[in-house]
Amino acid sequence: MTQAMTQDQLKQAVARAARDYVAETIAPGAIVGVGTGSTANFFIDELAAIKDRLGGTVASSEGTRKRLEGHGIRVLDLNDVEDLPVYVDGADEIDGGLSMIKGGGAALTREKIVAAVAGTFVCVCDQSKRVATLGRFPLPVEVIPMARAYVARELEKLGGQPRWREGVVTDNGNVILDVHGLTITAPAEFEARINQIVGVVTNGLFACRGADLLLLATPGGVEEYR
Ligand code: ABF
Repeated sequence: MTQAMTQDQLKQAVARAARDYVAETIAPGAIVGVGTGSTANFFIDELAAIKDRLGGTVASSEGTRKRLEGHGIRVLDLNDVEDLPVYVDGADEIDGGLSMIKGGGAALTREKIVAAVAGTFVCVCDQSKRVATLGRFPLPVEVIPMARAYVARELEKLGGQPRWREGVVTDNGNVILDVHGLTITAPAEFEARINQIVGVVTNGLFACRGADLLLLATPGGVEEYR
């Protein structure tokens, strides 16, 4: 009988598996992209054990940058990096096609930028994030502040119930609308549709560029999905 694992133990297990994946696949001196959130934080703490093999990292948020530097891990400016073989990050939801909803941590824009540059996107999740259809988790949308009300009205036309995440300003100085009430059966198309709304900076659907590998922590061990 597998002893029940806490969610933190599950996150730590999948963070270790991601560290081992990185150690086994990247060339010495390679640069690693690092995500944001509590699972990513466990990954950062595990990455410290192999930091001497890394050429450095690229961070997807100020919080991640600070945590990496706290371990003495070099953080580079993405503009100085052309080859980024791997990006490791969490998600709020992930479906069977490895499309994700991200942005619960308000870092979705820099996460999507680093993911766009990376060769392989490794998503690290505990099993609670795995869903058949995306949308139960409210979809974060990063918006230029002056456009917030207009974008909210446009998102309502798409069938959502947008709510302003009051008091939150992103690393880029923008605001977040969390869109409730969606059932996203065609994530890539819906992602592209939201990107057409003037004033939208980024939306939290990672489907046009989803994950390439999912490491999923379960009480029976870490499962791999591609
Ligand atoms: C980040 O990780 C965010 O996009 C996402 O909201 C968060 C998930 O965090 P956690 O690992 O804490 O559940 O990538």
